[in-house]
Amino acid sequence: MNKTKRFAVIGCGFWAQYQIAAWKELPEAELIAVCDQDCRKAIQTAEKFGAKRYYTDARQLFENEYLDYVDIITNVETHAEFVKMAAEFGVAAICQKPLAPDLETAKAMVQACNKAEVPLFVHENFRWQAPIRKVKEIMQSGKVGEVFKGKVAFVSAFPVFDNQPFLAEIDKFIIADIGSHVLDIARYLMGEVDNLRCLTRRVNPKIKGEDVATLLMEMRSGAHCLVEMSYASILEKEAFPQTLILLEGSKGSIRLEHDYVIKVSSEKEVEMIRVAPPVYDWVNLDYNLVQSCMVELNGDFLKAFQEGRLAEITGTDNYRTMQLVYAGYESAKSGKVVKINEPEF
Ligand code: 89V
Repeated sequence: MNKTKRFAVIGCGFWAQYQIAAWKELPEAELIAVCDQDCRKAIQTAEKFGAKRYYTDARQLFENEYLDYVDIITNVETHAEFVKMAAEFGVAAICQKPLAPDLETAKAMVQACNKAEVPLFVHENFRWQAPIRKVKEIMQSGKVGEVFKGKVAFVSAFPVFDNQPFLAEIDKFIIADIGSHVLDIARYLMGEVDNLRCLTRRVNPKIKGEDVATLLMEMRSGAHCLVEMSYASILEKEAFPQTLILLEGSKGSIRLEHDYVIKVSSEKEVEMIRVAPPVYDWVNLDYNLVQSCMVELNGDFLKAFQEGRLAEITGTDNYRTMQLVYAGYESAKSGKVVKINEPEF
């Protein structure tokens, strides 16, 4: 069986440059074409990564190329259009996070792919970070017992708008952009959510959306989980782009600290390990943690295509993270606790 899988990329912006570089680490993924409505960006990206052809129109891409899958790396407003187009052409789709600008759209995307029987996966990279995988492994070993409380925090003052200026223009900023990552980490570690309450603030007057959000979630297990996110927090040590974690269990605790240090505490001892991410030569060093893990994530997608199985992060799974993102906005607006229902497709 031919293990090589042919793919194209739609969207040639800032993030695509790293996401494609991560694909290039996997020799069995063959980049056939790139597409961007900006012709200059499409040509430059095709040349940089050795794509055979470039397009400025996604429909033409699907009409002309034989593809196993497409990686959609565009702004959230365009995700539904391109995912549905992939489904129409019978091509598996990987969609950038956040999956959709609202829950209804996210559901329609999942349904379109289900109906066309094409896989829909979501490029949710944070849970693939080496230290976070390790935290889960330790938790699953039973070392700290049953986790009754957790804290997941992405708290920073990094000037994220310099490289991604569109983030300053969106009405829904930090819960959609960072919440889609850290709420996913909370689910990954602690399971599904029963209900949540959320508070938001806009501290930076130069941006449109909220840059601070705090969520208190009651997990279905009964555990409590506090999720904090901020791009307005000037602290003694900048953590970007690290997510710091504390899991408290019946026999001990696991803390993921700055610089990838993990402390596992019990009544008897404190063990300390450091799980640093690999560094590839194509990364932007400010973002290494969240870019290097894209190789692992893409590797899972590629294996899924090769083995005809589902990848870890399907559209259906990520819909549950989207439920938390939009429940966060709903709670912040209403001031009420929002119940998270079991999704129906
Ligand atoms: O992955 C992301 O969502 C990026 C960054 C890590 C900078 O927030 O926008």
